[in-house]
Amino acid sequence: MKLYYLPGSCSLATHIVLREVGAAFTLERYDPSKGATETGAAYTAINAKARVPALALDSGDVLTEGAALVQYVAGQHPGSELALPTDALARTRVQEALSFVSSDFHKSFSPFFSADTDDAAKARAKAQVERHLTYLEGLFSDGRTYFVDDRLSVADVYLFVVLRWVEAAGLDLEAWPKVSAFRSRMSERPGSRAALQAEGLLDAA
Ligand SMILES: N[C@@H](CCC(=O)N[C@@H](CS)C(=O)NCC(=O)O)C(=O)O
Repeated sequence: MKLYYLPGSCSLATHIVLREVGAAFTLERYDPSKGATETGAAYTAINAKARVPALALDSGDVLTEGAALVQYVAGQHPGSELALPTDALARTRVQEALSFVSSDFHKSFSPFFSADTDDAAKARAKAQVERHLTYLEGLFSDGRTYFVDDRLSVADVYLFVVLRWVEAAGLDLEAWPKVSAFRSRMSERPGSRAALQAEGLLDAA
């Protein structure tokens, strides 16, 4: 398998899951400014949507969309800690959390990574991020360690990756102490550390 990635972006979630489950894979970095990967391959020939992550399987299939990729990888490793629950309700709860993180929460950060966003749009986006963080703080206020059913899941990994962007929105996560503690816990996991190290981000974790 090969993961196409951009350091620190949402592709980091798939990267961490690959490391957590012990999958065999290689990495190839995408450079949006060139529209090409580090080996010079035209990226739209790999993913016509021109977004990371993309996961090229040994079969030749290419999977895209981060929420799908983390479920695919976890699903291939039923013995791992990140295995998807077999119970339909528990599995849907993981997908529910993943959907929130990969759509609403993830996308509320987009204006902070775009050069052409004006200050008013950034202020609206910041308020949205704050609203989502307050929702998460309420969730973790019941003493849970993880997002869903107090059991580690791919939604936690994706949530950790998005929480790494909070400072880019001009916010201090300490204002949401339970969410901050969750981010710290997740950053210490061996899979997180290995992926951050490989992406040259360990000091910024
Ligand atoms: N719907 C896609 C969106 C992925 C996405 O937003 N990727 C961003 C990084 S987090 C990206 O590729 N940015 C580079 C660019 O837009 O040029 C998914 O959920 O995987």
